[in-house]
Formats: sequence, C-alpha cells, structure tokens
Amino acid sequence: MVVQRTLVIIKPDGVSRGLIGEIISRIERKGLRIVALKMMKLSVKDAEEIYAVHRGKFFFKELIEFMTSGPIVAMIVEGDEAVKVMRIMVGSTDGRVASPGTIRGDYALSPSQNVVHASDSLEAAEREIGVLFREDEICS
Ligand code: FUP
Repeated sequence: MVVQRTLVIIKPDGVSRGLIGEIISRIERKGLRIVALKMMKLSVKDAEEIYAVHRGKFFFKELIEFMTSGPIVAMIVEGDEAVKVMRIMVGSTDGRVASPGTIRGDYALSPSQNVVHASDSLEAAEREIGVLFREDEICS
C-alpha cells in the first residue's frame, strides 16, 4: 500500500451548481479520506501558482479568470495511490469526451469549465497542497 495525498478542488462551476456534496460523497464512498477541507476564493496569485505549468498557453488567462470567478472548495484527499485514483475518478480534461462514471463525464460538458481539479502527479500534489494549506490545517 502506497498512501499518498493529493489536492482536489471543486471549481467555481461545481460550487455554483450545487455539486459539493455529490463530489465529496464520491470521494468518501471510494474509501479515500479527506484530511483537510475549506471553502475559499482563490487569489489570482494562488491560481497562477497552481496552474504554473500552463503559464503562456492560449487558455491561461481564461483559466485564471474562471478559477477566481467565485468560491471553490479545496481539499486534501489521502489514501492508497490517491493521486492516480483521484485522476481516474475525475476523468479526461474535456467534459464533452470524459467517460460516463467519472465526475467530469457525469457533470461537465465543457473543455474548460470542468467541475474539478485533481493533482496529476505526486510532485504536483505536494506543491499544490503547499500553495493552499498550512501544515496545521491538515488533520492526519
Ligand atoms: P487536467 O489535469 O485534466 O485538469 O487538465 P490540464 O492540467 O491539462 O488543464 C488544466 C485546466 O485548464 C483544465 F482543467 C481546463 C483548462 N484547459 C482549457 O481551458 N483549455 C485547454 O485546451 C486545456 C486546458
């Protein structure tokens, strides 16, 4: 067993559409553990840090505007191979082609407003968690 932590964000569209409970339920039912959780409004600086790898790409400005457009729910999810497991549960980036049964496949119809974020590697998870959470906010 390889216990990992990953960062999951319910994006502004997920929050405004009332999907917080649904997404948290799926994570808990899977057997993953939420060890930190907060609703917040992302600052432009934090959004740019989380998506730093996309700086300069054609969709970057729109992505930052979207991620800072309303409240989000940020959480740290822990469990066996949590990074990979959450990515599978989230599904492909483009909601139009994400598989049914995944969060994006079931709730998104957009290539950009796709309800959730989940870190794509252990290194990214550690970095992203550091952007949004202090050590004393994590309940282990
Ligand atoms: P993902 O890891 O599936 O969240 O996707 P990426 O890291 O490749 O992209 C991050 C976010 O940028 C996506 F959730 C949506 C947005 N994006 C676009 O708006 N257009 C694109 O062509 C690619 C990504």
